[in-house]
Parts: sequence; C-alpha cells; structure tokens
Amino acid sequence: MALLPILHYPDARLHTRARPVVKIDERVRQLVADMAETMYAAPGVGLAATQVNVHERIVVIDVSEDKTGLIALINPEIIELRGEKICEEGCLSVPGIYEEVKRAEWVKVRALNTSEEAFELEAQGLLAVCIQHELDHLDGKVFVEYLSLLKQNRIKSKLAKRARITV
Ligand code: GNR
Ligand code: NI
Repeated sequence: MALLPILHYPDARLHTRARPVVKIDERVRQLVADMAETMYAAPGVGLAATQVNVHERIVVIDVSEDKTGLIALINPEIIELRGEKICEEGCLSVPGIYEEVKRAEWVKVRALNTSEEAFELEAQGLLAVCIQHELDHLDGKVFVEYLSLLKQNRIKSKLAKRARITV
C-alpha cells in the first residue's frame, strides 16, 4: 500500500483525458488499493486516477460514514442521467475551495470491478454527485470549470499564492 501524491489545480496534467483500462491485472488492483488508501487519508469521498497522475479510467468512491462502502469503477460509463440539482462541491485537487455546481440528481453507471466483472449502479444524493465529479476528472475536467471565468481566475490566483507561501 502507498499514499500517492495528488495533483493540484491549475496543474495542466489534470486536463488529460484518461484512456480505458485494457487489462485488469495485479498492477490495476494495486493502483486501486493505493488510490483507496490515498482517498481515505486525504480524507475524501472519491478519487480519480487522473488526480494521482495516472491517465487511465479508474475511480474509487466511498460515501459511507464508516469507510465500509468502497466502490471501484473501471472504465465507467454513465448510461442514464435524470433530474437536476445544485450542490456544493469540493475537490482534493482544489483544496479549500467549495462552490455550487449543477448536476443530474440521479445517475445510472456501468463499469467493471477489479475482478473484471461488469456491473451497473444506480445512485442519487452524494454518490450520484461524486460519480459525475469523478467521471469528469477522467475526461480532464475539474469542477471549477463549471464556474465563471472570473471565479476560475480568482481560484487560480488563490491556489498559486497559497502554493508560494507553503514552499
Ligand atoms: O472528497 C470529495 N468530496 C466531494 C464533495 C462534494 C462533491 C464532490 C466531492 S469529490 C471530493 C474528492 C475528489 O476530489 N474527488 O475527485
Ligand atoms: Ni475531485
């Protein structure tokens, strides 16, 4: 097990489009385990491989209170979206920034698990939001890109300033 370093916005590597996983082997299972450890340590409720600079379509999520609800999604695809809702989002790659984003209220996703089995998951609430947020990461999209350019620029300078102080 290992903690993986998380990329911080505005790092250009966060805008990489991830490639599908070709073979779910020991390397992929180890990456999923390391991503889960990194997510729990952060702590966060989700993590996309993009955030740890691995550009493959892998996501881990756990929205349970007691960390017993780990879900790994490999090559996930959203197959249905229903409704709309506004929710406040945060991101481990945009630390300390929380902003409202409009998302679908309900989603159905299809993915492979670490045993290479296909499964479908229907979600609402935080899980639905998290799935949409993580799948965006795999397409190189960070939640702040839904905000106005003015807000995006404010967030960029805030994070850049913070990075200068902490080095
Ligand atoms: O930990 C996280 N919390 C969160 C809260 C509201 C909406 C989305 C999220 S995902 C985030 C972890 C993260 O950055 N995943 O990419
Ligand atoms: Ni995120």
